[in-house]
Amino acid sequence: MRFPTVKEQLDIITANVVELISVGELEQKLLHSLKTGVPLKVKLGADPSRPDLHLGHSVVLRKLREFQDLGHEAILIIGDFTAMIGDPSGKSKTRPQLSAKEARENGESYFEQASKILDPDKTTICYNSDWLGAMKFADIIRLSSHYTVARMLERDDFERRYRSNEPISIHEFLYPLAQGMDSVHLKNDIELGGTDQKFNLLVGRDLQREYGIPPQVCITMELLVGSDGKEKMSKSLGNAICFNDPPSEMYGKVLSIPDPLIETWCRLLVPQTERAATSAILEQRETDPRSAKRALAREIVASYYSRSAAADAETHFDQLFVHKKAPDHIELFLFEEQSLPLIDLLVTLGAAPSKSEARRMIQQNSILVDERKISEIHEKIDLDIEPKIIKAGKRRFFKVAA
Ligand code: TYR
Repeated sequence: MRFPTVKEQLDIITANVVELISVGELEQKLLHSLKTGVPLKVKLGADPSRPDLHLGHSVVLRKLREFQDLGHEAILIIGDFTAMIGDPSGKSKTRPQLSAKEARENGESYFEQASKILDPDKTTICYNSDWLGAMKFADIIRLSSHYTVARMLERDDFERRYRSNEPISIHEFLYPLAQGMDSVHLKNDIELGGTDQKFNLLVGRDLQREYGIPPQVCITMELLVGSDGKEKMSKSLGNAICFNDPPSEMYGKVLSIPDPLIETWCRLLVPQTERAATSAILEQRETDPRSAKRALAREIVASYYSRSAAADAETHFDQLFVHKKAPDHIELFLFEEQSLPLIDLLVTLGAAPSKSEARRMIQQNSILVDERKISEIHEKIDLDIEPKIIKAGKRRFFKVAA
């Protein structure tokens, strides 16, 4: 295999990057790696406080994958130790701390999910409790002596909290130092992160220099806006698409994004290698945003599952919403009773979490039995050998029979 030149590598690496500190240093590092045949060590860290990865996480993970494809070494740090502190980046309050056991378990699930994007065989994974947990109090004092309070307070979120008399605990000051210590330990050449990580990445760079190690190049990537088109993607805001969402759900959620989001999502979520698809989507988005979104949804589903799963998800979606037909495969539930109140049926099927919720769904006209809207909350459903189809809400179907 021919190794890509520095110029070719730079073109791939710099695509979609928000900030790169600095391009000159990166060029030197790439040149050196090409001459010596020693790959660059690229670090990406994640605190496993939330184990459900979503498309927002994929932006940096894809960049890391690009480095892997260029032959460099990807190091995924699971911040099981730092998660116990809780990264204060962008936060206005102290974050809840995780127990060591929770952090380990979440970390394992994180790696498993990240493997949908990374090449797992070529990923070095480490847990920062291995070295941070071994530090003595004297080590921490030495580490802290390399940074000043004034520089810590330069960070926007700390400065804001300090000015408005919101408490900042000392352990929050230790967070960036701990993350920086990871870079001192690993001697990595590059660190990736979202734009919210800029300060932490720069602390790592400073600390490496202080400890006599060549400083890391810092690369920040955009924070992805969620499917609502407004806020940063986050599970708690309900605007997230998770790696583990089934294909049809992923497909449906992508179709629901507002049109102005097509361009950014296409740029950040479709792998750089899918050039033809990307340019087709971008070309179509003005004239026919609906088709552009369908193509985008297919590309995204295909990148987590497969082309055929994406095609199936599209067919399923069309049956449900475009042709308003029930899907081909609906789970069948058999009952002993000849007849049951609809409310009980909905709870037993798991269509509603409680009777009062089932009642509310009926009152809101969101229950159809064999295409017939039911609005009477006391309705009884006769059960027979011939199955009936119950539709709950927009996308859930159940087949019931006796
Ligand atoms: N601070 C990062 C985040 O919250 C996670 C991280 C942890 C990054 C340790 C690097 C590191 O060395 O996303």
